[in-house]
Amino acid sequence: MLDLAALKELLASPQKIVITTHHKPDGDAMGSSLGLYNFLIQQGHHATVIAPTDYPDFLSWLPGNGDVIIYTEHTEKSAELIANANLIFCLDFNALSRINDMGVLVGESKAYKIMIDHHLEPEDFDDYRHWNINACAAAQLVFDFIVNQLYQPEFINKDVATCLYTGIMTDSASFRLPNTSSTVHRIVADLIDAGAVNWRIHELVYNNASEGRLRFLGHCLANCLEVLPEYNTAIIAVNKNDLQKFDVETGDTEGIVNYALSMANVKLAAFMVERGDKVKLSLRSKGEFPANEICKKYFSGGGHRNAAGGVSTDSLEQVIQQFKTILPEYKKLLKQ
Ligand SMILES: [Mn+2]
Repeated sequence: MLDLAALKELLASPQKIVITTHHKPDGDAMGSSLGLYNFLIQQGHHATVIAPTDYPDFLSWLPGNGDVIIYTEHTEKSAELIANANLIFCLDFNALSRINDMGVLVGESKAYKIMIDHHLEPEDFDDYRHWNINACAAAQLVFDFIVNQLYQPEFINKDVATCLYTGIMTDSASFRLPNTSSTVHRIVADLIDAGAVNWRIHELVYNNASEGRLRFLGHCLANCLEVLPEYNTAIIAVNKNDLQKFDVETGDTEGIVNYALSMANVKLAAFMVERGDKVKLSLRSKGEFPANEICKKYFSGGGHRNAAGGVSTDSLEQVIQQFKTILPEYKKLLKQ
């Protein structure tokens, strides 16, 4: 184990540091990782962000993105960096399976592992933990780590602020989820004061769709949406052929589930997509409804109460049927 004093002492001199995050990184994964990266490089550390897989283009403008290494494209270089690191920061995940094959390398590494995360039920692989499930984003915890644990707010420069703002904005669904506390708004104000250009970040993340993405969204809403009023639930299910027809790329399916949730009476929304020989599920819910419980119990997944994911090796039709048979169990909660 490593206590805060020992970690501070380590960080007082240049270290070899790897920062990593969950596979298929989202705005918080990359925002928190690059926020920490931009903080560490100011102090002379040799830091590298390694993403287990690639990620959507709408994150490629983040400061420091050009220095990110993608594990699946540079496995040898990644393995070397992990093996030689003194410190490995694990951001926005808490189970080694979330970083795919990299999990073995990180698990075997002699480096101190620092977990900064806000997901339920962390695994015990870390040496130092800054973990809080009430945080709206890992980026919020990185801010807290820098300001309230390391006492180095002066290092929150424009690049750090821009990345952390992006993480908080995306994971809180633009400051709309219940965990967007007054503390979060104060942090966001500090980030704007430190140079984050809030309106520009919104533009870059949310107003950069391709024509294909918009037409695909239209298809999902017009032809793939099923509403189940008796359960206040909506499903959008997309098959392989649709993905091909609309030339759907990484990130194009991101956020489509939220359109189903935007209906007044819908409490639970599911987006199901056939990818390879698997069906990926993305669940969103309102209020107290535990979307993560369904993912954990039935679809080998998990996540947060209002945003969770899972996977199945059954066919799309079977997954839709299975999902519908689960709903009666939750009818009371859904009809509240
Ligand atoms: Mn997150």
